Amino acid sequence: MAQYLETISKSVIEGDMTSVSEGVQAALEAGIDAGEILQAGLIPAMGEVGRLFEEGEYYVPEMLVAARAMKAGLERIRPLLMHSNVKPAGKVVVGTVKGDLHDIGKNLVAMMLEGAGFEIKDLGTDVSPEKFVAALKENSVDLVGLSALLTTTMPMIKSTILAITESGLRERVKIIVGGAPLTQGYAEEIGADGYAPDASRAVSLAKQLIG
Ligand code: B1M
Repeated sequence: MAQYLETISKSVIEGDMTSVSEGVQAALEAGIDAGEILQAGLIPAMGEVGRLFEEGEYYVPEMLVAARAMKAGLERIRPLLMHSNVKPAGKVVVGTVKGDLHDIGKNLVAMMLEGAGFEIKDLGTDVSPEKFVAALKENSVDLVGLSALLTTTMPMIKSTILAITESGLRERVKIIVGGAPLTQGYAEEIGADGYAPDASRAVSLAKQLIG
């Protein structure tokens, strides 16, 4: 079993989309659970890509192709993370904050929330506070999920919460935040309703807040 996961990780690190897709398919056919493929194959590979970038072995283009390969793998397991015929548990708006283009973690959070029965409106990446506020005005939203992967875009989480507060909508929605540089302490400091370190904990937090 381990060799399937190793092949998947290696293919993500090498940015080989086809091989990731085929590797995930082979692992599923061998009976490996989609959650395990995610946790033990796909996610650690992106950690390794980050390490290679930090050490100057990888540059932005290599990170990009690895991200594309990771997405191909996620698409394969996506149907398995979904439940059908589930009554919507609530409406969630998600997005990566302004200035930040990282979307794999945010996509994963959106996917898992959708799988848990939440209706998702994904605003994408580089989402300005104004765009979040506009989305809240247009939809009857229960929860907002803000993601940031850079220390430089982390303050934009605070600015977005501030904009939601100033728009008068803060009392109507719960706000959860996440992404590698964030912490529980920071979430509390900026007035978020909760922080989740990963996608599955984002789901339990969402259920707890609006269940
Ligand atoms: Co960038 N990047 N990147 N990058 N990148 C990081 C984040 C970095 C840590 C790499 C490193 O130096 N080791 C570093 C940030 C350093 C810092 O700020 N402290 C970095 C940098 C510096 C940059 C650039 C500035 C590089 C440059 O141009 N010189 C640049 C910035 C561009 C921008 O955004 N304006 C940049 C660009 C890119 C790419 C575009 C090439 C690409 C992103 C492609 C894409 O997303 N479509 C990329 C990638 C791939 C990475 C790494 C390698 C992988 C990120 C990832 O997808 N991880 C990353 C290194 C790393 O993470 N180790 C790195 C896998 C994903 C499943 O995890 O996103 O953490 P993650 O999400 C997790 C949790 O954080 C959490 O749950 C998720 C699932 O469990 N979570 C939430 C996330 N959002 C949440 C929201 C929630 C709850 C939980 O509630 C709403």
